[in-house]
Amino acid sequence: PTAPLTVSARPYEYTFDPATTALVLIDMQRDFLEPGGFGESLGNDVSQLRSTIEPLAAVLAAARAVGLTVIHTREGHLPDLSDLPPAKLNRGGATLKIGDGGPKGRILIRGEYGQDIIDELAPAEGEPVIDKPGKGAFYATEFGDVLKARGITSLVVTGVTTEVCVHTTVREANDRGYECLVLSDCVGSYFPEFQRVALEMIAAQGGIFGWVASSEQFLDALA
Ligand code: TIU
Repeated sequence: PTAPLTVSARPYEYTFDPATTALVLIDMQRDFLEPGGFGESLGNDVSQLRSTIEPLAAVLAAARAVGLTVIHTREGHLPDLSDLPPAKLNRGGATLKIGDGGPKGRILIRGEYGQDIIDELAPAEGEPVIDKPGKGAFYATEFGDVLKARGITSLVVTGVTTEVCVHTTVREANDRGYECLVLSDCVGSYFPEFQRVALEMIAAQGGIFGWVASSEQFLDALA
């Protein structure tokens, strides 16, 4: 066992054992961060998410350097759409729907270029990549089994978008008994006001869903 580390965080300091902690990168995919994908098809300005890339790349490098478990997720569907509920397909009346052909391949379909993780944060050999059909990382995936097999009890959560897939995953994780630290500048939203409030919602009420710290505070703890 390694010595526990402590991060300055809201609502109070977060203590974690690197041996039982995973860095989780949620859905840092071209479909959400680059033009011509799912995020843009929903009417969003995808440039809003790009500020997360640089701090997250630094956190990823530091996590790898100390040997923290690193797990990536990707939202996406099977090519035959058999895992896509009509409710999700038809929502919103977008011109480009899930499964349609876009400039970077079929929108949000597993195996397509646009559905994969951006080059800056590409998974390294051996890092699990969890493909998920929903917003939460636990629903209809092997994520929970991967965490159990590795003895992980604490999650450092990053990725996009803060109020959708990050929140859903943090809520799912809480109900399963995991501690969650969310890195404020490594999560991003298309809506600045949602970003602020979503982070407040995690740390409020004594940390109802977990803790919030900046990447700098997390890197200080690892150093
Ligand atoms: N639309 C939006 O904000 N997010 C998603 O659809 N998926 C994720 O957050 N990954």
